[in-house]
Amino acid sequence: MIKRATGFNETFDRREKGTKATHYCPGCGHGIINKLIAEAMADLGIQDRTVFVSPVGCAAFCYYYFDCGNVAGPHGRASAIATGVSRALPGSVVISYQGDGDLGAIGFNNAFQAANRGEHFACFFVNNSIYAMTGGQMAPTTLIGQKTTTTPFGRDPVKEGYPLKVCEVLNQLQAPVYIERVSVADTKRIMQAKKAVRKALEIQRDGKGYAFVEFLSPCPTNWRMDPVTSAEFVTESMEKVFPLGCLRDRSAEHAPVPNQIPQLTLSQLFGEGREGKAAEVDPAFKEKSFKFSGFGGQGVLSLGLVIAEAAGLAGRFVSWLPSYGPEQRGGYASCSVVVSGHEVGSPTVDDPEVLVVMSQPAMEKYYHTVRPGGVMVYEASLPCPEPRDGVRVLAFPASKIAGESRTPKAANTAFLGALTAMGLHGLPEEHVLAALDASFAAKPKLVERNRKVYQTAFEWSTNNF
Ligand SMILES: Cc1ncc(C[n+]2csc(CCOP(=O)(O)OP(=O)(O)O)c2C)c(N)n1
Ligand code: SF4
Ligand SMILES: [Mg+2]
Repeated sequence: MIKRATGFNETFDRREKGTKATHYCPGCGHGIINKLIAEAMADLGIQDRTVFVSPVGCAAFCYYYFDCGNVAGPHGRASAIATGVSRALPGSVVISYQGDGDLGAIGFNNAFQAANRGEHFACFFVNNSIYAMTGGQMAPTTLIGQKTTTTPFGRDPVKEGYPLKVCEVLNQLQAPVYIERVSVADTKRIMQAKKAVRKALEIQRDGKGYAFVEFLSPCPTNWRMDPVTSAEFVTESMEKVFPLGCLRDRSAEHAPVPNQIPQLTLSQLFGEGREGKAAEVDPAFKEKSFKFSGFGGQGVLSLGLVIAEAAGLAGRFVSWLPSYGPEQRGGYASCSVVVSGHEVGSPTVDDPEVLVVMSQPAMEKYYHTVRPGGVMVYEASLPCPEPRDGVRVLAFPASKIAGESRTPKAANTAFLGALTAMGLHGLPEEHVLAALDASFAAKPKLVERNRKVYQTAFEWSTNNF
């Protein structure tokens, strides 16, 4: 009886409760390759430390099948994710599984650079010479003359270039430890593929570095062939362009080198010994959400950052999420800030409690998003908007105050003074001022001038709001 590989889940309940069937078509190479990996993972005793990165493509649902850790990546990004996982989890065995569209086209640079860095993961590259999942478009590996939905008269090198030989390209690099091309078209070739999978995973188990295996793999459905003819196509046509064999095996020369990327704590990354305390859970603190918006160059991102820094100094949990156009000056700019008494679930703010508006386009874009009970504080030189039920709308002369203080660029600081005066951020003023001063650490001359703008704005707001 053929035994199920224990590297697979007993039943594929994420697909359909109780099913043992994969979604692959009859004669598809993915199913065979999945099985080889599942068997090797179990046999090598690495299953409990293996993380499998699934691609976008027909193998996207690998996370239904393998009984190990799994991350599903966006199209082409599996090698980048595998880099992150293997660096963050030294000692883990990381597998990046990618198709020829995924790795050879949209994600080629990710894969190439990871190979060049010699990242610690096994990359399994499934070359079926086509974009299968999306219905059979040309892939970088499509053969000359091969018909696909986007090359209905056959691939023409004049228009579409030549088939990309990924193994040969990677073999120009210094770092990879192992590179082999195999096929899953018949039993003899599958046995060789099995050895290659094991070798690549042993290299991971032993911490020796980057391993790459390319599989020539049939796709009967998109090739419009029966499984037997598909297997023949692999052997008779694909192998001529993509010769099988081991291009490189330096595993014997390599001593195990555990991933030596330093593991830094957040405080090591962002600055040890910074003032302030670690965030503490405080159920009594009501979470506050802000949106600061205007043109690039008005300092809306800096304004949000000062609030975020002040929140950090006050021991609150905080997130700051900027969004801006490509222009250095004049494009749109906004940032979202969440200040909380517990870990922030999402840094995006779709319905701010407090909206600060410094430009007309920002007013048009965000005014209607302010949640009922919220506040919009806007630059008073902008046209007055229609009132909205349940939303306080405050015109604030930020530019005028900053201009009269001879620091016209500090309108953002004026808003900071207004928000503090109105108690809209709920943060102690000492932390707000410390964060404001710190934001000018590189330009100490501006500290006093911004303090003056802040103070004037604070007083104006206390008297007028
Ligand atoms: C960013 C992005 N662009 C395009 C797509 C559409 N898309 C899904 S799968 C795929 C091609 C997959 O081909 P391949 O990597 O060869 O995998 P196969 O299905 O052949 O195994 C494309 C273009 C997508 N999901 N995401
Ligand atoms: S479409 Fe092709 S690659 Fe996708 S599951 Fe079917 S045979 Fe396999
Ligand atoms: Mg493909």
